[in-house]
Amino acid sequence: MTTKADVLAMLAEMATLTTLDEETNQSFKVRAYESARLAVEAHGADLTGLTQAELQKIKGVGKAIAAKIRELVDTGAVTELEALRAAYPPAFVELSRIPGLGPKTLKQLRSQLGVEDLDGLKAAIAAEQVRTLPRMGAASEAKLARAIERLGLTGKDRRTPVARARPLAERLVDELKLVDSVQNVLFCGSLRRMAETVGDIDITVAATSPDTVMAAVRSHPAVYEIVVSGDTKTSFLTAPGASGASLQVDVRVVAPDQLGAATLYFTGSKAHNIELRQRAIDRGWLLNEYGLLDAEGAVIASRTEEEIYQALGLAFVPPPMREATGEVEAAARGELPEVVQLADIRGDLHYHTDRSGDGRAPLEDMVKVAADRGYAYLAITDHGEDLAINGSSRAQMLAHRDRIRALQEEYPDLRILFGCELNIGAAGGLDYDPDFRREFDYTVASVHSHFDGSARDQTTRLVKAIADPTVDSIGHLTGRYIGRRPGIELDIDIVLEALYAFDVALEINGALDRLDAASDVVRRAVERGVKLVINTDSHHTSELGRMEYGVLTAQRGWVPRDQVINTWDRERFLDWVATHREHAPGA
Ligand code: DGT
Ligand code: CA
Ligand code: CA
Ligand code: ZN
Repeated sequence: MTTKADVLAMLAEMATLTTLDEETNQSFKVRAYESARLAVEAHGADLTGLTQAELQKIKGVGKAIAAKIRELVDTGAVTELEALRAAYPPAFVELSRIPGLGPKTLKQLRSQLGVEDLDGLKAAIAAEQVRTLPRMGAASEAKLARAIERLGLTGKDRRTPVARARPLAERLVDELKLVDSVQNVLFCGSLRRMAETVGDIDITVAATSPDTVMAAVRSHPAVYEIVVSGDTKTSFLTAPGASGASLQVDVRVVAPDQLGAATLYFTGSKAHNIELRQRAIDRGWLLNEYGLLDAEGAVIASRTEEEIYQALGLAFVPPPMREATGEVEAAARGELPEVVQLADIRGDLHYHTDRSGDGRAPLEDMVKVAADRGYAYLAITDHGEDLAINGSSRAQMLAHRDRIRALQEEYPDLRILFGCELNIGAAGGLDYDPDFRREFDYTVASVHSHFDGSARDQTTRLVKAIADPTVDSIGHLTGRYIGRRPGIELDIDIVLEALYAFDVALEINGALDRLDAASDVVRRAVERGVKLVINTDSHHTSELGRMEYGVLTAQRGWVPRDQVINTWDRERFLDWVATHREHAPGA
């Protein structure tokens, strides 16, 4: 059975492979696949039942693409995609993930140097052949070598970005819940701990009939190749996908009354489990994936994780904190911080409308979905004028403000702030001028360009922006895309020092491919007393769910609720916005 997720995957892969084929990502065809993917993603209902004519009626889906969607649904494959896959094998496609390696250079690497995969590319670099290609030189060759190193694109320790793994895992969990005899399904492992990259997906199913579940798994459309298959565990590989890498999924079935012990065990981390097991041993007990057992083998606890932690004399440890970095000891002393929860969030403070060139829904729709979530405040932060194509002029911003103020009257329970996402320029400058920037009720300042540069220069750049009295928060600190683009390099301690001194909030951006600031930086920010803000950076009404990923990242960084400014009630939050700039030493 083909689902919407399969259609999205097909369109993404077509865009990637057509880019290689046409040696540009700006061709009509590539852009058509990309807009179709966004249109399908935004399309509320399942569209696999639509006819070609009905598909074509969706704005952004043309005739040729509608036909390919039908072909996929009807036959399970797309002829043109198969041909492209044959021409561009996964190991070659994977090279397009390397920053700075465009489709034109890739084609030359292949035709002139015979590069077919990463090993071939490394050999060509080692032999100093890459510098001989047109538009390349010794400097760009060295840059390429560094990019490969930083991406960690090396053989068996290759890991999958959470942005690819999590949607697939969420979908598998939802589908397995529908199988006969299944009582509950959870993904575990590093994915549940909200790691940025995962080695594989671990799924635990509580069911009374393992046979039924294993049969359903083996016949699932996501299965590309079965690795092992037993009575209660099946591991399989997914199709290699646009990035060229397969992803392994381990599905295990357990008895419903052992679900807590099983999920505790398979969530890990291994090091966390070792510390728990030691506490059990200290009490003369045994802890394994079936339960917490006493010396006679009688079950003390197994049904829920909460019962097991409690029996071990520990507070419940949220999965993102289970990394053996002091959480077990803190849980034993009752000193685990009360970390922020999704339900604590009162507003979103980095949020776009189609006033931004890359925004994909009108102000009215964006505000409505925020109000539907029950938020008490919302900052509309469309791009400032310096962002090419996507930014707004002063006149456009002021007209936007009028619309926001008018709309405010329809939402007595939601305070809508007229905000801006300012661009931090190469030397730390910002859009407009200080007087105009003061017109905004709230600002987030972010890096959108100039990603190269020494840590020293980038740190100076950031500190300059932080010190500006019109900046309330810093968005996606490093600008990284996990697994695709390394962020800017920074001296984090100096940046945190500046954030603290100027009382500027540090964003945790919940977009799955960003998760920026990263959890390790966030944890240092907590220790330093820096305020945090968790945002979705939504560009569409379908993206508000990212808040959960931001919150989980915050938990991984041990963030107490009260240190997050968008957990505060409206009065306290607005009061902070009004006064923090005055208190800042630069004001
Ligand atoms: P990953 O997949 O590399 O991102 O990291 P994890 O933590 O998901 O590791 P994985 O998939 O090898 O194993 C899942 C969990 O199973 C792990 O977090 C802890 C638990 N576990 C406990 N003891 C062992 C053991 O001896 N071997 C394995 N494979 N897993 C264990
Ligand atoms: Ca795993
Ligand atoms: Ca595993
Ligand atoms: Zn943004």
